[in-house]
Amino acid sequence: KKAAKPKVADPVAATIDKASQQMIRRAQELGIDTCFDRNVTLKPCNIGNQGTCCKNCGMGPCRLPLPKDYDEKNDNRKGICGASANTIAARNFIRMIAGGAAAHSDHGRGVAEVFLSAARKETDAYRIKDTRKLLEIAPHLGVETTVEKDGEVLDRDIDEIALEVGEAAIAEWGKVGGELSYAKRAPEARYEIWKKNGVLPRNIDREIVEIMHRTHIGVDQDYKNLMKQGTRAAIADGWGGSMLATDLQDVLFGTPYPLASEANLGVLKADHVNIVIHGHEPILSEMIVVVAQKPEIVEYAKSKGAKGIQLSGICCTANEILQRHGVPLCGTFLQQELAIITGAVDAMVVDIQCIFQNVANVANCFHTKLITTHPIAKMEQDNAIHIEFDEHHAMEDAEKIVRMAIDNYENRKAEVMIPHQKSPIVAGFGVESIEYHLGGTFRGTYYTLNDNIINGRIRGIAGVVGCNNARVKHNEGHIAVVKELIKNDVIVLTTGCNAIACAMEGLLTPESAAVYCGPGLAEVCETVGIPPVLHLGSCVDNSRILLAATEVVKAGGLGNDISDLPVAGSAPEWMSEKAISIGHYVVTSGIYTVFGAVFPTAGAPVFQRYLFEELEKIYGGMWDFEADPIKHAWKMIDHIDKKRKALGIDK
Ligand code: SF4
Ligand code: MSK
Repeated sequence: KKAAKPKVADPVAATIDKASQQMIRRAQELGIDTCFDRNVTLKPCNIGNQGTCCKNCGMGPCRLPLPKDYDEKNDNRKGICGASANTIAARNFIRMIAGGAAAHSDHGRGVAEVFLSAARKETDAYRIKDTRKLLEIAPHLGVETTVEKDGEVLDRDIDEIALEVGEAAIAEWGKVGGELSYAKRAPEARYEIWKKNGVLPRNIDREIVEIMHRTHIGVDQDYKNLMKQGTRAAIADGWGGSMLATDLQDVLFGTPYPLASEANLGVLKADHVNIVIHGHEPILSEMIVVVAQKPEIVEYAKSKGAKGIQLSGICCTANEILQRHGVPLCGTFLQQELAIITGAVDAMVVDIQCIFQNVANVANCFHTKLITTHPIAKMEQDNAIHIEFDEHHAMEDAEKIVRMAIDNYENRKAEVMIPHQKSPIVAGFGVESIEYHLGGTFRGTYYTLNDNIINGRIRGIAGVVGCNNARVKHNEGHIAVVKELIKNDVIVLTTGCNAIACAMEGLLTPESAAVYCGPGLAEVCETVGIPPVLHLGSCVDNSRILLAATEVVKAGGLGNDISDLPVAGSAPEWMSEKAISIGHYVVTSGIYTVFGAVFPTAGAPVFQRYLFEELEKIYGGMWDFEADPIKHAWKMIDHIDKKRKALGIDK
């Protein structure tokens, strides 16, 4: 009997990226499986995919697939307890929001704790770096920045302000009474919509906990009421946990401004110690960046035969250290195993979120040290080394990790094979730099964003964000959607793995405007020297997109609320619960949002219609799904045109 040939992925069908194709082939030659191969052998459950499998109690799982002869009026599908397909799909959907909001917000809480520690001067490693940002956010948290003395208005002491900001920020997670402080940062009309509909978050943790309660067997069994809670938790994420994470990181580590770097596996260097940082929290990676630049550490690396230390990143920790230090991007979510397959990674340092457990198995086939650093994210494999990071001895922990990587450089055994592909990029945009580069204000001069939208050079704004998903061809959707948008004069704001995909494709350079943009957008980008796709950071930095939209509203000329703007959102290759939470806070902030890949409510058409159509009547924004990237982009452009028409600025 012949042994069955193991099923493996076709590299060309799996990804559009040549560097990744080369590494998938290399892994297959070495007999190491990657997510691309597992995608071939492991088929998804069709019922789970439709969102209509419930396992919220021990009588289930109750599986309610959409029948082929589905008839909406006679849909009698129900679980043992009687839960309808709509209830099950809505419960599953808001549990995804809870997971995503918890992930972003717990990240934010971790940053807030380090912030408070820095404000109390309990640590030497972290300091308040960006006092301008501190003074900007303080009033939103109810902290005064000036004091009146003898009829004179005086500036308050920065240390005092920092301490109060830290304490007020921490309180946002669990305060009793009141509402989420940052909700009032939204345009007034938006805040009033949330208030009228009773979805203003009370505090961050409570909204997440309440989702778990309401979705327990026998509690909330009305999909509209379930979604109301999903909305509260999602707003608590976008305008709370995520926004606080972004702001406090900016105060601690500096607000990003545009800088140059590179992206893709080709940033690894054969003759350097390669340290790849992967995950989401920049708390430790900021320290690793400092340590890796210390002359004595670089000398230590040289003493081991390396020419230096090459840091690079995967996923959103990568975006964090890129936007503040120019550390190059090694790859997207789906390239984490491929980086190790190069044989050149001396250490992969991981913190939280989006880390494949299989990186430990791949590392085991090479000399790579796989180092976990966060108490809530360990791995069962023996080769995973846990060095728990603590802000009170941050520098020592970071130095221990970097030295471990350097010591490991000599242990490279397998042949090193680094793909040559890498692209130049300009990253590190934010509300401040968009304003600065486009005329120093949002409205009133030839260059500004609002004026260019009103005069039609820029048709609209798209936020294109989110993950990769092994079920669809890596980066194909991301790149096709973004290219179609900029070709039609829609400027793109990007974060997360979409930002990395665009970086790899060369879309984050000012020069790319002449090649890929419609004439209006090209003229703007060439005049002010910005890329047509602006990298705004990591997943939590989607809050920067919310604030950019708010500034556009406040500047005037484009309506009174975010829902009036010619703006649309997209996640062409989403996969994480965080993406669902992001999608929902974007929708309920008033933005039409299209997801690609799959949509997790297809088995409950009534509930899905509520998300896709009826939410627009409440929030001015709604969900949509389109797998085909060109149709996906055109749904967004059509929506942008609809908003232009309503504003009377269509030509
Ligand atoms: Fe089935 Fe109801 Fe239990 Fe869900 S909660 S598993 S639908 S019995
Ligand atoms: S890393 S959440 S795969 S964007 Fe933020 Fe990428 Fe999605 Fe993770």
